[in-house]
Amino acid sequence: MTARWLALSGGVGGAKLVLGLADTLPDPRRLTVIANTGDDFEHLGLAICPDLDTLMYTLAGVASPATGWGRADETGTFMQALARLGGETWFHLGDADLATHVERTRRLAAGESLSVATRALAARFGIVAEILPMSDDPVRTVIVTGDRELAFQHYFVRERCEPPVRAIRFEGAAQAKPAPDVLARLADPDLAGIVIAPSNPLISIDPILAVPGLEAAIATAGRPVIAVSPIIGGEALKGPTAKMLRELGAEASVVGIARHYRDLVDGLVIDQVDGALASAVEALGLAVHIAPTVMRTLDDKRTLARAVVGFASTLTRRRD
Ligand code: FO1
Repeated sequence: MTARWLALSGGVGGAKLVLGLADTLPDPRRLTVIANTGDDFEHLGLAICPDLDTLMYTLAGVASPATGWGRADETGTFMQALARLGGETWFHLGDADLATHVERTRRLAAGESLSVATRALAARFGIVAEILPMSDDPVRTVIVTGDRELAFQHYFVRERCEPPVRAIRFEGAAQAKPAPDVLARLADPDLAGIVIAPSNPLISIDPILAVPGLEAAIATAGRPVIAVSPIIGGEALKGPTAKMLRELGAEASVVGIARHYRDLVDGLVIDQVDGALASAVEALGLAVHIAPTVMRTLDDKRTLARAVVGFASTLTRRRD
């Protein structure tokens, strides 16, 4: 049997590495992606799952190259018509993207679980890798700012990540169960390694780890766990990762990322520009691999995916 690989991912940054993995692993059907659903929300009566959709569109080759989320060659008739009616337009839903939300909402209302609905949508896009939501139960990321608690998309899109973050909560996580198949994939004897994609650890990976049983299953899988740093030279390529780390009192550097993951991962992939920090990461007990981590082209994604898989293959799980 070909080796199985498992990745934990949020949206845009993580999806790029997932595409690289799907494109380079010998059998992409043996790649499972566990996706963050903490960003999900109900909006305009629709079930919106941004990270699931970003992964799906990226793997299908239909993601917008300009934003990384939403679809390429999108039109905005729905949004324009909604604006004319005085509707809520702060969260942009393109016309083709809208169809995904409508169809998902219909399936959920008909009683399908999120994982079944996701499987059906991904199959329609011709995706062979397996995309699993972390849970079929609702988990909602809440950002605690100075004087308010903001639902994730209100903080992220409506308020453009401007309010300083005091704390982050994952509402519903304590009652959530891992989606069916998540624990089975982690216990697969053919599992070769677990990759934590270069997503925001605070809002994309931590919600996944907050689902009871999931982190323990990763820790006891007995396979190397590799993270790729989303921080390059003290900044994130996209999004508020560095700002949020600083606001929560952590260091916005590969060392801060290593501290965040040190109890879970065996190795960290860092960018060449952070090479001088390798020994500080190693001092925390992690193996380090230095590689180009900026993924602009498909070739960049493939090269990084090969580096991650190669690095994992040199490691044995050291935390058993
Ligand atoms: N991000 C934005 O910054 N503005 C938007 O209007 C927006 C709409 C949107 C619609 C569908 C979708 O799947 C994603 C969308 N995103 C938008 C991205 C979304 O906020 C993601 O949760 C973040 O990128 C974090 O992963």
